[in-house]
Amino acid sequence: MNASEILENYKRDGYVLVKGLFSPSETAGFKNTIAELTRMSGLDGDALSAAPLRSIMLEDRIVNVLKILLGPKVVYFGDSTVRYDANEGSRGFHKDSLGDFEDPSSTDHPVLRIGLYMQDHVRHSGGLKVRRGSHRHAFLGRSSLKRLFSSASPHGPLKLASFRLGRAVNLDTEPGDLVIWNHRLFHSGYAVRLKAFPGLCINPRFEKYIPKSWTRPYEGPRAVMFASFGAPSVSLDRFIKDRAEHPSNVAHWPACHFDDPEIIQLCREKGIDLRFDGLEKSRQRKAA
Ligand SMILES: O=C(O)CCC(=O)C(=O)O
Repeated sequence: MNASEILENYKRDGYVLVKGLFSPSETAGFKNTIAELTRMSGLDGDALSAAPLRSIMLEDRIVNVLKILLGPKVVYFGDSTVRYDANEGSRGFHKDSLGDFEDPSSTDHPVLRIGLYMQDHVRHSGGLKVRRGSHRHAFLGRSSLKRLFSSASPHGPLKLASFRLGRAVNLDTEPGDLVIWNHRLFHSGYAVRLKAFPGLCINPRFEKYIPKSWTRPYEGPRAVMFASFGAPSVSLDRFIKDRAEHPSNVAHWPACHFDDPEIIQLCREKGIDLRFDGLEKSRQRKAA
């Protein structure tokens, strides 16, 4: 895919799957790094703060894709992690755009997440499932439906066009591929592939009830790196504020140190802007 195809796919579908960004041997190296880190100590803070993960996260090919999707000003703010496990995780369609109440059918949201899945999910379970185009759709819930009929909500009205689901698909990721999705896209991890119908996409709510003997296994431990980035915007400010203040992140921020001079310098060279709101809030909390 060239740059304009990457951007076009992302804008239309709310995600883009960039095939073969890394070679099989590079991916095997990344996987070893994540396995070793998990075996030694695990990851407490963000991935950029962990020296062995830094070169993967800021690899030029990843940064180039981020610039295609977000423009020249790419902001990182401490939201990244890795997973390495053979176990099932939690499933369910969700959006990552916490605190965002704008109408998705008529506004843009320049905040995204990357997922570097390091094993085969074409013939194996454990990959990502998305609702195509759902970055333009609102949650179907009581409070959002009320906004269809009344402009009295503090978040304003929602258009009828916002209430659609989007076709659910299991993404065909293979080692070396990069998935990027808009924070507003409905998605769910640990997708199940059926032995008999590997192309069938099942609602994540029902996946846990499928007998194991019907499903395809994972291709060994599931190694994935996730990281969020954004372009300067009100949407990004809102998300960063949410992450900086959220009680679930109280243990996360003290374990991050992506304000180290060496990391700041590296990000400057790569053209990545850093926001330290989470670190600062956490230090203020500690000092108080
Ligand atoms: O585990 C996965 O594949 C999905 C992770 C996810 O939903 C997220 O990082 O927002």
